[in-house]
Amino acid sequence: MNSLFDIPPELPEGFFYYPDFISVEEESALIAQIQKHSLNNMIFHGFEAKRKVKSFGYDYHFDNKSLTKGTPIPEEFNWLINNVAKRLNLLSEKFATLLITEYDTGTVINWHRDAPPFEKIAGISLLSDCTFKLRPYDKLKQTRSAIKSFTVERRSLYLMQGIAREEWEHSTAPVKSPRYSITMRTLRSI
Ligand SMILES: O=C(O)CCC(=O)C(=O)O
Repeated sequence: MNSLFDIPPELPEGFFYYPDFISVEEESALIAQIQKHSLNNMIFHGFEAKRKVKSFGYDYHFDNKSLTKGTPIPEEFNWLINNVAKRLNLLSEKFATLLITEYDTGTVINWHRDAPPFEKIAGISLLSDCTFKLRPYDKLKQTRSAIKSFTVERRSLYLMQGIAREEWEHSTAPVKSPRYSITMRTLRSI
C-alpha cells in the first residue's frame, strides 16, 4: 500500500511513502527548530560516523545493546508527531523517540537494520532529497539485483514496519547537498 506517487510498487511490504507530507513553511519551521539544538557526532560501535545526531526520548547504546531514558522530546515537535501519528493511524504517545540526523554533503548512512527495541520507524526528510536503499537482511539473498533504490524527497514522510523493518536493511547514498532527517520510533514493548 505505497502512495500512488514515485515509489516503485515492488518495495517490500511494510514500507510506505507519503510525498509532500509537510509544507514548505513547516519545513522551514522544523529546520529553525533543529538549528536551536547542538548535534553530536554519531559514534557507532566505537567509530565516529560523519553524520551528526541529537536523540530525544530514549537513547540506544550500541556497545552494550541497552536502552535508557534520555532527554524528553521537546514539546515544539508535538505538532509534527501528532500529524505523523494521525497519517499513520497510530497514537502519538507511541512515538517514544525522536532522532534528528544531519547529513553534510557526501554523507551516508550505511546498511543496517534498526536497533532491536524499536518497532516502527517514521522518517521526515528536510532540505534535500536522498537516495534510499533497501536490501534483504539475509546475507544469502543479498544479490546486487535484490537492492531496491529510490528517491525519498524533501518534505516527505516514510514508514518502515513489519517485513520492511524486520527482514530488510536500509541505507542512504551520499547526499548531494545537506539533508536533515527526523526519525520517530515506537518501542516494541509499549
Ligand atoms: O535519514 C534517514 O532517513 C535514515 C535514518 C536511519 O536509517 C536511521 O536513523 O537509522
